[in-house]
Amino acid sequence: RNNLRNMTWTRYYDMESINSWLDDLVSSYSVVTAIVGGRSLEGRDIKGIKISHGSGRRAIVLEGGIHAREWISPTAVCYIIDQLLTSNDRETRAAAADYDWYIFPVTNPDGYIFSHQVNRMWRKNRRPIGSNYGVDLNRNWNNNWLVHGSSSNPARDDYAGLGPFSEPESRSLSSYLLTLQGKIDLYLSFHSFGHLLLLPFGNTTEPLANYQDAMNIGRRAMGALSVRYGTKYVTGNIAEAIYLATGGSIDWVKEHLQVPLVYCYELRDQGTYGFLLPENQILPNNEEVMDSVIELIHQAKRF
Ligand code: ING
Ligand code: ZN
Repeated sequence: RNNLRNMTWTRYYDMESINSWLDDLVSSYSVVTAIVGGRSLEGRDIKGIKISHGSGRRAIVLEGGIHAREWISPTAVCYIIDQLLTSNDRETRAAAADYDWYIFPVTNPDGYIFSHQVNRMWRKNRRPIGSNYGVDLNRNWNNNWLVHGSSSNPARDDYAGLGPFSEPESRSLSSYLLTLQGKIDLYLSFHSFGHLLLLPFGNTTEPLANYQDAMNIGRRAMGALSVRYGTKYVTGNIAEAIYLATGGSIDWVKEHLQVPLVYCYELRDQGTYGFLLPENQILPNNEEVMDSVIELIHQAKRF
């Protein structure tokens, strides 16, 4: 077997490498089991792992790579896995042991492969629609579908599909998440780029649900993120911090699964390299994100 357990964080890995790394973790760690979050249009598993140190724990869910070209997202999620399994830091070890972690580094495997092999700037899944391809999997979830920041034109990058959950990736992943209903304390979705921490909702700037608590917790976590390298993230709801956009995963999770804390990271950078983030920024990006995830968990307990 290739020794992928020593993932270097100095390069981006393709789908096959990530999958065999996940397989290695399952066979190497008794606390790790393989999970399947669903199926892609082209028939691939949405592979994930569960990290569990025992029964009766609340859950944390990590969703990476729903957009194909945002390569820093899967690597950040893999780094969190690596830290949860190997870190000697007391708080990190406690975070690993105190929760059931459900982790999916690449929720759009067909798109990720296409971005590696054919078109680096691909965003959507690979659904053929006439002479076009692809549905934006972060516009296809069943909440305010096609209301804002979404297109009904399959040629567009924000094409929302023929209907809510028309796509196997979003439909099957949402079904999987429903099996965790009532158990999830924290749901994190990882995108790039922009140095933002987004919270629901994308259809209005109104401070809905537990907006104020979520803002306070998020801001403190972004304080922790900035300590290591000075990277400054802005926290806000989707509509106020980036743009009106509906049909995204975090709004559905917030609304339908009643998860208290739901965030979407817009990782490095702020557009200098954009999706083509140089490999020497992988490790610093991942380190600062891990710092913030630990702080999110820490802060969440105070509210
Ligand atoms: N940004 C996200 C997008 O899907 C977003 C922003 C997050 C919208 C959550 C809606 C819900 O457009 C990127 N970079 O993809
Ligand atoms: Zn994205």
